[in-house]
Amino acid sequence: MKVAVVGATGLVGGQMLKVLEERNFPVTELLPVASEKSVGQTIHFKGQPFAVVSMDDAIAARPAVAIFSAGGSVSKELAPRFAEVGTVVIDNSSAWRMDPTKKLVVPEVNAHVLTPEDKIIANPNCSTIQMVLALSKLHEAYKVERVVVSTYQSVTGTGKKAVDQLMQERAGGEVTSKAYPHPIDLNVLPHIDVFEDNGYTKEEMKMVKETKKIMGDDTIRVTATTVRIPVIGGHSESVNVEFARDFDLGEVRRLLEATEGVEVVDDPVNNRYPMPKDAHGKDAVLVGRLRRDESQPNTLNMWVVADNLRKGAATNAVQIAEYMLRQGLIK
Ligand code: 11C
Repeated sequence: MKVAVVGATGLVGGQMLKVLEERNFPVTELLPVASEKSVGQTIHFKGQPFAVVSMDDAIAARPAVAIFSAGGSVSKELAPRFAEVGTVVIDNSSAWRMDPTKKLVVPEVNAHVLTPEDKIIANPNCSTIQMVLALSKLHEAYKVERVVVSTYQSVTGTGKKAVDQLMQERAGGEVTSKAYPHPIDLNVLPHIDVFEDNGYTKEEMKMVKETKKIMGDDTIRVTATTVRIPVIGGHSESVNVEFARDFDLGEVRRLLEATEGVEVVDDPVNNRYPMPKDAHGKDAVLVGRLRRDESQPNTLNMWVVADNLRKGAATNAVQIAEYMLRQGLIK
């Protein structure tokens, strides 16, 4: 199968290639695509060198699938051009997520919504993916009414420039890479993406809107505070969930253990709880610190951690492609 990875030279693009390789996705011809300035650079896949090609050359090659991680404006312009030549596009940007004609998919939660008509499929935001995966079976059992989420997000979510900023600040020398308006080392920024008119950031509103769409339930109320912290391994989330029905904590644990893609790490007596250090490089969404919110009925607190570049981006996108392949939706 001819596979294009658009944005192949970025942090997420690199993970896409790694995940395609690890999961042995049936790539017969790889087309690494990037902006004009990277064309001709070499990237490696399965030990072989591949030259980065231009968008136009990739479209002319009519790949069966194109996995995009090149930003919203590139996706808006180029995803339809790939779709026109018959390519199935799985897009990791926010360009198509809330378009009512496009599906927003976390395979373990809502792969069933995909049909042969879907040619551009949206991959959700990383912080939303890990949260909805933890919520999905609990929603079936007890019906989620309201979620209050606060995030602690890795600098890898911003990209290479932010990782460089953190490393330069830690090294103590000159800081030439500035991804944030403030220092990030030894600091915490309650600011991810741009501020909107309602005082929330775009990242916060993504969590509100995407959760409803993926879970197929507009009645779920979500409020979010998203925060950047000087960490690299993954995003952490404090999730407070109010259900319509009461729950048993043991059953909550069993439902989470039975959720594909979730690993319960919850043994506080032995200091075992999810941490980005442990999530780093893994696909599992780690869930722990399970406890009742004693301030009101039917409410649970949990701590959810995942590698934002893996399940939060590359792995989820490749899983969508795998599902579509199994269902005959990619030819
Ligand atoms: C962050 N969640 O951590 C963002 C990165 O809409 O796909 C991913 C942005 C997106 O900064």
